[in-house]
Amino acid sequence: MYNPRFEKDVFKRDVRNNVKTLFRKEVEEATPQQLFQAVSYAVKEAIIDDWLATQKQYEKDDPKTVYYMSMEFLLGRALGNNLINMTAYKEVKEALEEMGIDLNVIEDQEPDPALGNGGLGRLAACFLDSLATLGYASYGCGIRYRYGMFKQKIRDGYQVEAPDNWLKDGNPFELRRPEYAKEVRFGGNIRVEYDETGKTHFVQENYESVMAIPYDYPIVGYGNHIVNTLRIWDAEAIVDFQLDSFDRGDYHKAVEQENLAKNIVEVLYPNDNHIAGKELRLKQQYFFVSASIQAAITKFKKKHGDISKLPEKVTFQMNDTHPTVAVAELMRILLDEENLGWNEAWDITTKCCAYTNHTIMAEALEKWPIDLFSRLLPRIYQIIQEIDRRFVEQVRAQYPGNEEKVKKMAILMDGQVKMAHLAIVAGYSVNGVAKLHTEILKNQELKDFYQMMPEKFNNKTNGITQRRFLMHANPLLADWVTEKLGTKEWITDLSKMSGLKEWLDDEEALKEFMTIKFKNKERLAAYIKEHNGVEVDPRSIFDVQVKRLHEYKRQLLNILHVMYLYNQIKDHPEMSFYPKTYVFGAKASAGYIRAKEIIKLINSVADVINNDRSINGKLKVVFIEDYRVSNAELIFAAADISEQISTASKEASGTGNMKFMMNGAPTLGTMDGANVEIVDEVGIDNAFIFGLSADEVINYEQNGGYNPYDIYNNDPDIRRVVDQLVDGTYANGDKEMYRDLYNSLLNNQGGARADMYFILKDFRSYADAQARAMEAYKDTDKWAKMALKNTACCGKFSADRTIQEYVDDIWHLDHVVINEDE
Ligand code: 26V
Repeated sequence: MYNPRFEKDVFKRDVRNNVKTLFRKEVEEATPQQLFQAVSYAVKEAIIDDWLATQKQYEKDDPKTVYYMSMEFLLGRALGNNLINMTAYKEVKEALEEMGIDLNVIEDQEPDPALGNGGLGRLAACFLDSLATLGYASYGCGIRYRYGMFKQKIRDGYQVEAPDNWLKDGNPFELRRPEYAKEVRFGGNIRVEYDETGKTHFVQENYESVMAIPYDYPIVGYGNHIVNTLRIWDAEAIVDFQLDSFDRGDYHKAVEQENLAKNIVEVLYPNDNHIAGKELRLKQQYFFVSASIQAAITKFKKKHGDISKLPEKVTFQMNDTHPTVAVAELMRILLDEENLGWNEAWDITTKCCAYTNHTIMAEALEKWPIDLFSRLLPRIYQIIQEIDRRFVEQVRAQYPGNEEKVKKMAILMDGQVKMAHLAIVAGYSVNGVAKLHTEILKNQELKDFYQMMPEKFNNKTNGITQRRFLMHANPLLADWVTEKLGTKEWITDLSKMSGLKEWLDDEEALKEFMTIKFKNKERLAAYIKEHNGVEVDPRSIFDVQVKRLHEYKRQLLNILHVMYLYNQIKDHPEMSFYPKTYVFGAKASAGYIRAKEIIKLINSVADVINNDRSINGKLKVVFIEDYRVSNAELIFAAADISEQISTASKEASGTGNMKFMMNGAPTLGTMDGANVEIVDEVGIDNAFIFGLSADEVINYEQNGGYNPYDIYNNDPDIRRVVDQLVDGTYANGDKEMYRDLYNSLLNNQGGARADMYFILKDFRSYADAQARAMEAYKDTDKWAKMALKNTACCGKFSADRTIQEYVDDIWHLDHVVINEDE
């Protein structure tokens, strides 16, 4: 693993030189941000050698390559992670210390790249880490948004969004590659031409176009000298703003193309699980998909003459339906540019494209109005029409006289293009992201497709990278694990964690384990003090729910339960109660009003409870502002309890649940998503499970729901907290502030059933699970064992395992080794 650039003297000299050339300063005069830049460029230099060597090796071996197509990559900071994967973190930390520089402070200068919303984008980032670490050739393909996920400020308890100008100081790790630019065309019309052989040609005219300019990011594998590439595309206008544009009367067009380019990559859509059907979003999709597929084909053709061999060398994985136009774009290139016939093109396409589904929430299923779609992508639309025509023919052949099937399964129906249907019809693999989720896809949401093409369906339970979420997030625990296992193998083989089970009965080891947890709680308490001005006691139970704000994730259930506990403490000051700190972190989509009300409620409850001296600090509530990858790392390491309380059947997998588990926090949750598999691994006694099952929820839903008044009228504790939403307790006497939340729990509203997410229905069972967790925590030894058991059983949830399954079952990639001697 030797890299001469990380020899202390060499590295120190590089940093000094960088400070000079970049900023004309001495190290002693440089600001922390300038030092971050200088250090990052020094690290980049070390990476570049491996990056070059990797690409050379790929050139030589010609391995099959996966193109992971995703609108989102929630990368998190690169510096620390790159150092870890280069196995140079400790050396660099020491080298910097010798220069009087604290690496932690430097790391904190890096903007946290947030080109994603939540789970789906973070999963993509974990997958790239695992692909490089396992030695597989891959490209991440996405968009270089000028503005990532908004910064969240909390003002007077309300969420306020601020732009995330993450590129303002430049980005040391990226590489602009204008020589690989591709043109992407929108709109216009298709003229049909016949050549002398009688062959048809489709010519797009009167279109607008933009230049897609790739920026490459190194994705460093752990300790193997492999550096893969994340390629994200920027847009530039093609027509320069030239004077002759005026002359030709093209002035207007020139301005339009400038604007088109600027708008396309301007900002990440900050809502997940809800489509707004905005034209700009479809433009973003086609923009990065077209550029990426063109680039992949160009690369393939440089080495191979026979395009029909494409499936042997290339596979496109579509991260949700967002990049599904890839199917039609590939068809377009094969038909119109490679001049293949339909059947041949279709054969190739359906061997190259695979689709991952990440949600069953109906609001998130992408459907585009046909008029919008066909106007923006006229040729792509023609191709989809033909795909649909042939598919519908097939459905009719298989189910004669069953027009219901056609209605349910067609790609084009009711004036819409249904992207999931297109992805399933054209994909050779359709996968869900946890066992339960895949079963629900097969038996409910995608039942018709499963019946028609069962061989396509498979499960790939999500995973996370232990390099970031244990090594980087929790260095104390990482070192302890290495010491106890007597090996570092867990870093690339997480199943090795099971070796920790040997320490489950070792009092000394358990004590060390809990001491580490305590130190991480102190670290988080300091962060909370600094950012919230609230003192929390690291001896209290840290009960944590951090994730996007969605009704189905039920942050409302959590805070209602906090209100209930507060009532209990006030009514029975003498009752036995282990001090608790409830930690929340969540961003709400800017337009998701109810989600924002829930954030306000959490902050109001926090205000009242944290300032009530009479409860002697037994209960604290903290809302962490701007939850993001960088502070998530502190939070997971410090959690005692992991709240995973979605309405069963709604959370496809969850990945936060795995991050908590890895860091020794038992799950308090429903039998939903990957929680089910966490319980399988750790044992039901080492989790706190409550609530309706997925089957029960689905059953209620199919029978019109349930009546929340049955609960409200019969359970005075529940009635009291629900009423507190509208009696002004948490709104300075304002009875209207939370009226909408109150109504959502009790009354049908238009299309929405009362308490759609079964909050009141699950409340008692949740409160019971909370009480069981508190009882368990009081028994220190038992708790330590339970917490360690979670860490010891997390092996399955490495993204390395997930990626190996994708490789074995879907991608069939070749393993690549970089020979260090060459
Ligand atoms: C959907 C949409 C809809 C259109 C507007 C923009 C937008 C952006 C993102 C999404 C994705 C929603 C699906 C999603 O994030 N699913 C999550 O995927 C995680 C990784 O598989 C999984 O752990 C979570 O349970 C699941 O909610």
